[in-house]
Order: sequence, then C-alpha cells, then structure tokens
Amino acid sequence: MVVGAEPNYDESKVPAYTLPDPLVCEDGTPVRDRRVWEKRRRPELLWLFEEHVYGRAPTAAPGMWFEVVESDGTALGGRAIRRQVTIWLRGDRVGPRMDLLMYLPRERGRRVPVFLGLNFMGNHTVHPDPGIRITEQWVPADRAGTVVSNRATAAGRGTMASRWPVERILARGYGLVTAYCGDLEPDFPEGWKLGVRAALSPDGTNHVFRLDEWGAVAAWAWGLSRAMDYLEIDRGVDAKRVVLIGHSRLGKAALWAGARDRRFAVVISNESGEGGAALTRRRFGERIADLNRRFPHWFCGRYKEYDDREDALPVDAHELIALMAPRPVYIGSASEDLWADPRGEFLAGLHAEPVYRLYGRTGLGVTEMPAVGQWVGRYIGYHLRPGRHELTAWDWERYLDFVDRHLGGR
Ligand code: GTR
Repeated sequence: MVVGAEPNYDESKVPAYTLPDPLVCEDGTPVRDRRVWEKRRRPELLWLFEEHVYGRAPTAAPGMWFEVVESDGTALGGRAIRRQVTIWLRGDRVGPRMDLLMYLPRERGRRVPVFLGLNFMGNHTVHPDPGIRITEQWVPADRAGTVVSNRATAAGRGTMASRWPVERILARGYGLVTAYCGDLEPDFPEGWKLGVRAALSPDGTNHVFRLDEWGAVAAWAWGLSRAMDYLEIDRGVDAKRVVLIGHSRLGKAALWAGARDRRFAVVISNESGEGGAALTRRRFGERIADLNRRFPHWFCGRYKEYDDREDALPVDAHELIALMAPRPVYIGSASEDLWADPRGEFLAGLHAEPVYRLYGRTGLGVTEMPAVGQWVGRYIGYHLRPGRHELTAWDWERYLDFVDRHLGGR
C-alpha cells in the first residue's frame, strides 16, 4: 500500500487471508480444553498483543490514593448520587491523577452494576450538570470553540451528552462512571509527556522508547483498570458487575483493558475498528499504516513494522475478542462507518466463537451478518446500527438490553 492511498471499500477487493488460529499455541500445540487455553494460550496471546500491538504497561499503580472529592445524594433533581473521586496514580498527591465522575441511581442499601467508560473531552462534556468539575488537563480543540488554548471551559458543559444518556442508564438501574482519557494521556503525539507514561517512568520526559513500549491506547486501558481498583471499594457499586464501554479509539482501549483485566464482567466496543474489533487482514477501510501515520502515539513501536504487512502480524482482532471469553462481549458497528469495517468487526466476533465454545457458550449464534438495524448474539453480541460513526441512544438501548440479559438488570 502506498502511504496515504485510498482506502478500500469494495468487498470484492478484500484479499484472501488466513487468520491465526486462537486454538493453536505458537509451538503448534492444539488447545482442546479450557485448561490449556487459560494456562498457556491465553497468556501467550496477551503477550503477543503486548509485544506487537499495544505495548507493555505496568500491571498496577506504584501506589494509589483515592480522594472522594464530592458525594452528593441530590444530584440531577434528586434522582441520582453524584460522586467525584480523584485517583492519585502515584500514591502522592502531586503526580498524575484521574478524576472519576460517577452517577448512581438512588437506591438504598443496594450495590448497583455500573458502566465504566472513558470520555474524549472531559467529564463536564458528558452532562450539562453544573456540579461536574472541569478538567485542568490539556484537551483537544473542539468545533464548538469551547476549548481555549487547549483548556476546557464551562462552555463545554454537556456538549457530548448525546453519547452519555445518563438519565436513561440510571432509569434502567445502572450507574455510570467516566473519566477523561487525557488524564491518562492527552491524545496527541507528544501527549505522553503530560500523562502516566512519563510520570511512571523512572527517566520521565527523557524517556527512551522501547519497541514494546506502551502506547496511548494501553495507557487509557491501564487507567480503566485503576478506575476498577477504586470501584472495588466504593460502597455503592457492585464491582462484580462492572461493564466496560468505549467508542472508537476508546473502544480499542476498552477491549484491551477487558482482555488484560478479568475483573470486568462485560466489555462493549462501539465502532472500535482497526486496532480494535476489526480484522486487520481484510485491509478494508482503515489500515495499520493509517493508524501509525495519523496516530503514531497510540500503539507500540513494533506495530510500525506491520504497515502494509498485515499478514505478518502474529495476532488478529478475533483473538482480542476471544480474550474476553467466557465473559459477554458486544461489538457495535454502524452501517455508514466503513472506515471501521463493520463486516470485519462482525467476523472478528464470529472467529472468536471457538474459544467461547470451550466454555460451552454460544457466541454470535449466527454465521451471517445481520441486516442494517438488526442485532444478534448470545455471549458475543453484534449490531449494525443505521448511520454514521457515533455512539447513540440506539446503541445504548442494545447495550442495556444485552447487559440486562447477562447481569440480571435490577
Ligand atoms: C479515527 C481513527 C479511528 C478511530 C476514530 C475515533 O480518526 O482513524 O481509528 O479511532 O478516529 O476515535 O473516533
């Protein structure tokens, strides 16, 4: 592929390809049962994804300090508990921090299941609620002009609310927990200097990159696990029922977090595309070379060796999905979001199915991709929403129903 070449959107031009087999170890040993999968193949796949795609992140924080900055039982007109919790990620109170925004339904004496997802522009963009604290981190400029010199302002309140139907989530009996991805790493090539990668590295901003160095996606995923560390001690949350959700680049992060950290009960990828749920070997829409060119900071150094060499990558997206097994996972696509390759996302779910079968579980339960506006799936959910690249109320309804089926809802 010539760098910057036109993406392929023609199904007839998808080349023939052979996917790596999730049920064959690198030394050729077949995986016939859960034991071999869990003891050998699963760790091996995690290692391959670290080494070649996302890079190697620390397993834990060097120290953590949870500061409950606010807990208000009368938020949203008395319907919700709003909590804002700062997680100091180095144990001191000067180092990197992640600010959690939580809304929990007001239900006495019951721990609630929650959705956990990172947001793109700051917690205050998720809902117009004036009580939400505004991030002081670097934020990207927005079209509405609410960001001044990469600083968020109050004008940004609620600007991303369509992606976060808070009232609807609460009405269905779930809480919502979110944090700004830029608390972990602001999303630009030099952003690592302002995030956890520099702060947790012994040589700080003089850092020398290794080929398996964690990228921004891994830093975001790591932060999701730190949020989980806090949720395990929050008295309002049922930590056994935490559902990860992420849209697009943050869907890639949700998948990687869910693969690494089995405390997450359900994982939802909304249009995560290349480097997420889409099979890379199809070379449909966005490709590895596009990611590496436009977002050189997202993946590890070695990932750059796979520009236009998709077949050489030792893993593919179906194996990322398989790493969720036996937990429920949902892949949402949108019909006009060809850049993210909806069919490639469906096929990743389909080819993850053999691993679910080791646990006696049905994945998608179908072999044909559903029509636009339809959804399928048992332990692997999939839908093709009509429309563009977005996270919408329609997507949320599918996710809420799927999670109800698996986690029992109220
Ligand atoms: C695009 C990128 C995609 C996806 C998307 C997003 O520009 O090519 O991989 O991550 O951004 O995050 O909205």
